Amino acid sequence: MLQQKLSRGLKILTDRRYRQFYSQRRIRDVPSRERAADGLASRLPAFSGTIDMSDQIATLKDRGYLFLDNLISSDQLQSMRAFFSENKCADPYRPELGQFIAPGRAPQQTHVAFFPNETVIRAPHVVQIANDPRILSVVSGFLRAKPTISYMTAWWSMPNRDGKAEQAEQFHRDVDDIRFVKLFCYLTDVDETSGPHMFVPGSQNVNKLTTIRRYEDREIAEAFGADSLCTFTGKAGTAFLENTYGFHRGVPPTAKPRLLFQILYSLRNSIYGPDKPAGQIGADGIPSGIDPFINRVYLSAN
Ligand SMILES: O=C(O)CCC(=O)C(=O)O
Repeated sequence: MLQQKLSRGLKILTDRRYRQFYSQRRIRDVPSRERAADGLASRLPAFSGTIDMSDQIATLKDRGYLFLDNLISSDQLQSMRAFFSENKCADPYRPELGQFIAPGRAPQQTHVAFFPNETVIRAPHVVQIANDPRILSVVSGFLRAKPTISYMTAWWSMPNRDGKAEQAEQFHRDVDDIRFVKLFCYLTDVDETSGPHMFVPGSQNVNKLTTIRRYEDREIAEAFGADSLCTFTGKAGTAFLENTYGFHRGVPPTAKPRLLFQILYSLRNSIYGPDKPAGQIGADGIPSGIDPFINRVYLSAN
């Protein structure tokens, strides 16, 4: 514990991402967060998209989520699933278990297993999907600035023996930047038994339960109403943008595993992304012509 605190203190001193991350987390009140985000966004480059997505942006702001049709083709899905099925991942809460191929070789006690940054950037189609023009138009309208792709991740959620909700399987708000939005893509079919994502629409704009911690379903139902909890099931390829400052969780799967790919778009870079770019725009199958600013965390310019 002491060692963890010391290492975080050192990071805050030496890495600007950590200072920004922890200082915005102290702003709890929703209107104050909005004001601070508007101020920051006005100092960032603007995005000039060509597609009018104003209705979708309004929906995302209001409801907190937006489903996107036909984002991933079935060929893309197949190759992404194949890639993540033959690369190793790890349980972030049980590092002593080491790396393994999931879901087949995942230890019984593992709930979720994440792929390392170096693996995700090598996965087919991820950069192309992250830079989809429709997504960038909605995201930049939502952020009110040119976005930064600050974290790309993928993970398996697995049925496990204890059946309990652990970590992000309990309701929580993400406080990843002063303004941010996440893209979720299901790479396997997700029904009630395979760990659907849950969200409380509108909660991202409500100034209640702003202490950063995990919450019981009962507390969320009391604060927002029992019928306010939405469960997102869908076939492989289902994709949605979500402002995860709103309450959300991943239900622990009971029968089948879930593979999910996710992108964090934020105003600034994040402590979760790589320390330096791991690839180059236009090289090794990475499309040329993508925006160097938006992609600067993962990719250097050509
Ligand atoms: O697994 C899920 O659906 C929840 C993920 C989550 O909590 C997050 O990405 O912040």
